[in-house]
Amino acid sequence: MTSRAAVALFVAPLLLNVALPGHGATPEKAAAPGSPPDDLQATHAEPELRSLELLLEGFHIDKKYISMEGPQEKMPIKSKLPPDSTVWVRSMAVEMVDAENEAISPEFLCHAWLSYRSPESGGMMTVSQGTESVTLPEGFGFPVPNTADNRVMLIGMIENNNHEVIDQRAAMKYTIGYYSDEDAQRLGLEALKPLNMVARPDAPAVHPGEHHVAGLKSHHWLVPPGRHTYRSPVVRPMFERPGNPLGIGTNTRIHFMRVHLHGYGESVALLDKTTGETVWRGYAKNADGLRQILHSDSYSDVEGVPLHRDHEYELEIVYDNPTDEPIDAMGAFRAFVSGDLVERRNFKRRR
Ligand SMILES: [Cu+2]
Repeated sequence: MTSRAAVALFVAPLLLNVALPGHGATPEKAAAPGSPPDDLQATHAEPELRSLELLLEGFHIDKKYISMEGPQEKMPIKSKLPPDSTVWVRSMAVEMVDAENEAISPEFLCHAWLSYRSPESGGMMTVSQGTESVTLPEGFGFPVPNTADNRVMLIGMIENNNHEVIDQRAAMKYTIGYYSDEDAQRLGLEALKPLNMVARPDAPAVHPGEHHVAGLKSHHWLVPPGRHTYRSPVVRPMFERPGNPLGIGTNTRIHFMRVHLHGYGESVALLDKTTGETVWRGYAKNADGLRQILHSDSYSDVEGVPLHRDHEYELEIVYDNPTDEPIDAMGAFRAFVSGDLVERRNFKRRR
């Protein structure tokens, strides 16, 4: 793999050249002499990224919750997006706020999803603590079908690892950057598909039987005090094969992936066992004195990095637990790939 491909991007805060739907009323301007008439200018104007701000409300934090055990809220957003068409999501950012819309600590963010689901297919864009905003590489989009048989939802969950005594109302302020289907076609955006690469190393599970994933008892495990390195195959094999009809059908390329770790997580790496190479390793920066991920890396590249159907891959996860108790852990990449994913039949039943 070239070093050019292995670029860790600190995803910049959204800088949107925003055209808010419904706020388009501008005073009429007389065309300057020699300039084309307004309707011609409109035809040739570069499509603008649309920005949608949504508040997922109703969280009440009243005690400690580890990851995946905090309060969850959902909101259907079909009516907030252009009807009966595909929207091409380029970016998503989530800010934790209080009931008065004032920013509160991002330590309370477990995860926030924008997801769609139909009996035939589904997919999601996600952020979580440490990566509160995601932007796909230039020229790519995540198509979300906002059609009758698809449920388009926001789903968010809280965590609180640090405060025994607390009484905090909270909401998640989403900012979603997207193009309409028509604008995406004009720009020639290429579709990316989500691929979740989740580890489940051979280690004691958190609450066996809960957090059920693909036949495994739990994809959350316990890390004892000290520094530990774990290796694991990807929980759902990435490529289509007998017994794994949801896998990738062909060779493909990863254009975006972000690290997902719980507090005190250090790094996640994707290893190509066939070549012995590390495809990419991303790191997390932890807070001092709190269990909180302040930042975790994202890979974002127009060229991307190849995934070979005939190679074997695994994940390597490092945790450094400074406490004297076991802690809950998870290790994953939330990735977006180009190329052919097999149609996700039976998606609903498998969730
Ligand atoms: Cu997690």
